[in-house]
Amino acid sequence: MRLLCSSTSPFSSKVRMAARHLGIALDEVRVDTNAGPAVLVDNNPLGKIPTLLTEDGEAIFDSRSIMHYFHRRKGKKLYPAKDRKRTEAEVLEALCDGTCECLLSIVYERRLRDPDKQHQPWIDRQWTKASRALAHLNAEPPKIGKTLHAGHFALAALLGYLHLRFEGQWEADHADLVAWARKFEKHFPDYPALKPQG
Ligand SMILES: N[C@@H](CCC(=O)N[C@@H](CS)C(=O)NCC(=O)O)C(=O)O
Repeated sequence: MRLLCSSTSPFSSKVRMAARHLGIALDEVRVDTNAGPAVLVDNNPLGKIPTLLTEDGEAIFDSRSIMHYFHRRKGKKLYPAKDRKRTEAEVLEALCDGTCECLLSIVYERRLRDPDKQHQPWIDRQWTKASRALAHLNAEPPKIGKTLHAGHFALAALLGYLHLRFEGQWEADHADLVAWARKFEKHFPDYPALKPQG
């Protein structure tokens, strides 16, 4: 299977970690979404990564569809079996992914618009959402038990992305999340290699 992805993308990081955890081999193809190469836009009209290309010629996106595909393909081991726990894991994943969306929109606003066109109230609005989410997560970081699930990988990807793009702006107020990332790495030693990085 080929995964169209990039090393900086938090959503790519999440599915790459999940694949490694489940023992799914991926042929990772780095793509530049700004350039919009044919292999990406012909397979995903949205031109977003990650996009998974299966041996059967299917194109699967977005990252959550890929996670669910991996779950079905590998013995249902990515999401908890019990309904309540599964909902918890899915909501955690949604919260972390949603926070990544806010952070990405800040990064894009600063990167893609000329400085005089950047809209600071929009940046502030996104940062307020991300800050609320981080405060919520820091107040009660998810437990890491015997088995890792999709929510854990989503949080690890979010924290890796914060480290990459917002270093020095979040750690002091979220010490329990910093500690959580260290604990996660003990359970998943490939974290340093697979977290978002430039
Ligand atoms: N909801 C999507 C979000 C994917 C996404 O926004 N990926 C970014 C990179 S991290 C991207 O492809 N950006 C390029 C663009 O939006 O054109 C998912 O979970 O996969």
